[in-house]
Amino acid sequence: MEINEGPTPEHELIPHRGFKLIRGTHDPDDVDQIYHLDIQDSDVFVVTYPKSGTIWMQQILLLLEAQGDVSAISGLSKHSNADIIPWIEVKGHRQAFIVAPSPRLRVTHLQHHFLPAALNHKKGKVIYVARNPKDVLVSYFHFHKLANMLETPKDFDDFFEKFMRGDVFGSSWFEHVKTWYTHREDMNMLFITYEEMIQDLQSAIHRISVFLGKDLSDDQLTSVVTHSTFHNMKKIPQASYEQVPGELLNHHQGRFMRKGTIGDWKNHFTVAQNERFDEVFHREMKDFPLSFIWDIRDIQ
Ligand code: PPS
Repeated sequence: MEINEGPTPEHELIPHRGFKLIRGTHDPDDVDQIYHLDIQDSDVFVVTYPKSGTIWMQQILLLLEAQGDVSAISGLSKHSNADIIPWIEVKGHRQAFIVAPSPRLRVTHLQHHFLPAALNHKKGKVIYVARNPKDVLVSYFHFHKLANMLETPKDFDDFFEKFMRGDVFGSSWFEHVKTWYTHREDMNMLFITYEEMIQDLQSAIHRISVFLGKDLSDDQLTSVVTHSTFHNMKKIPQASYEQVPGELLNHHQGRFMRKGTIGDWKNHFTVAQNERFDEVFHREMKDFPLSFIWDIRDIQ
């Protein structure tokens, strides 16, 4: 018997100005107003294509604010770190941003053309985290099974096609990374990759700290690193999203913090899918000097 007859209305993607939003989660009119927000120099936006290290960066920013004191952040949020560092594009969050005390730390998956215009005049700060798109695809596939606001994929092959078409929330990975990268000189931006963070978390966090103008001692920085490793973050419910209500995440279907490594795509892609992906990647990225690490063995 066919029980899954396609997406229910809550899973529907809404095409909006070249980008796909999620019905129920986002309001297109409200998203359009983000562009006009007043920005303060202390505002920080973490920008990611989905599944590229957003919740990892939330944990790092919170720890940097608390100068590495994990006990100081443990009672701050009820469900997850998103209570403190929310997604700006989610319904109602723009209004909350306007009245929030400084520093206003936010994450977003939006494309460049939606974000506050003031960022392009070097107001505030942007941290763009990019992840190799093969691992993004795999992580996103598994997340679609867990996240109730997203359509459960029929199977991996079907999801692979959807991702390649940009028929997912976030639209095309290529568009996302290319447009943000193109505008990196217009704004105060730190461009960092998930793989750099895996390779040397200490150096990555040091770079982030310097970029944000933080002045932490070596011990404080080491504490930020300790409490943002995959292993340790998994043990902190607010950081690992284990306490997000079941109506949003079906925790029986998997974990938000799933593998946290480089190269899991090798356990999912067929040879043909990999060849096709490489061909598209080289075509799309030929004018962009971005290189990615595709295999954990390349850094060990
Ligand atoms: S989302 O839904 O877009 O906000 O997801 P996002 O947080 O961007 O990405 C989730 C993936 O990031 C991994 N993750 C980590 N990897 C290494 N170290 C740490 N500390 C860490 N925290 C989160 C998480 O496990 C997801 O990747 P996969 O490959 O699915 O494990």
